Amino acid sequence: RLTSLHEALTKRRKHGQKSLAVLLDPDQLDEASCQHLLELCESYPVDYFFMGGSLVMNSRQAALIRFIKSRSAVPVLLFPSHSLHLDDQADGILLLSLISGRNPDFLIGQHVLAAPLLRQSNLQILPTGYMLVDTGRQTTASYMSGTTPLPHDKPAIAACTAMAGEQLGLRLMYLDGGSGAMYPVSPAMIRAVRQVVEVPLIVGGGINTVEKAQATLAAGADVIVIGNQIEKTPEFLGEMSKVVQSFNTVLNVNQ
Ligand code: 1GP
Repeated sequence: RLTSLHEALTKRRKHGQKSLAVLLDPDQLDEASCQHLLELCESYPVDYFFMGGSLVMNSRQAALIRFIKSRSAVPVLLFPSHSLHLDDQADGILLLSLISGRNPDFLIGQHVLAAPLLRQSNLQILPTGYMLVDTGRQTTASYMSGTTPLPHDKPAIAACTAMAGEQLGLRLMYLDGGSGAMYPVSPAMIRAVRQVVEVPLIVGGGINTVEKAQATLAAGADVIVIGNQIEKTPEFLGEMSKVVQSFNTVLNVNQ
């Protein structure tokens, strides 16, 4: 069954439309900062909020989702690192299979634990092939998952991994340098993955300048994810929103 969130992403991909996702880490964001961000979103459109972190050290996630849902129509997608991080108040869940790694717990184990809870929930499920990429230093995600990330300069490995993920039925691919990556996933790797899979491609990690966002989108990302830089400087949202819109405007003019 295709969910409406998945359908919308696929339609946007088909029409070459780009999207902006903002990663919200419940450990870092308090209500006042969240309110400020939601106000900025009124001037600078955001397509998705991703909610999660490799470590969730406090129990603020539920309150934060409630806060956002009461004030904003932007869909909230859970971006969980563990089956404990489910919350029915969100709109959907990126059900991540960590296909860059060889740790069965994050390929199927956590999913088995989550399955009955997901079945009872109203969350839209987005099966996602999640690929961690080595971007200069060990990230929390790679440490916590006990997996080796894809080598940064081996686009062919990423392409074959994504291909396998699509053949297994995964509906989205996510190339992630990990939060706070020293440099983003390379355009060469994004292009290599883009060439071999049809499904929407999400790319994030270390995108902290306009140039990096442009290069990521130009290489073939359908969705860019920004976390740290917006956390540090919420106004960066304006710049990112404009970059994404500029790609979509060119598209509209040419259509
Ligand atoms: C990490 O892709 C996200 O999972 C976002 O990374 O925090 O570096 O923007 P940043």
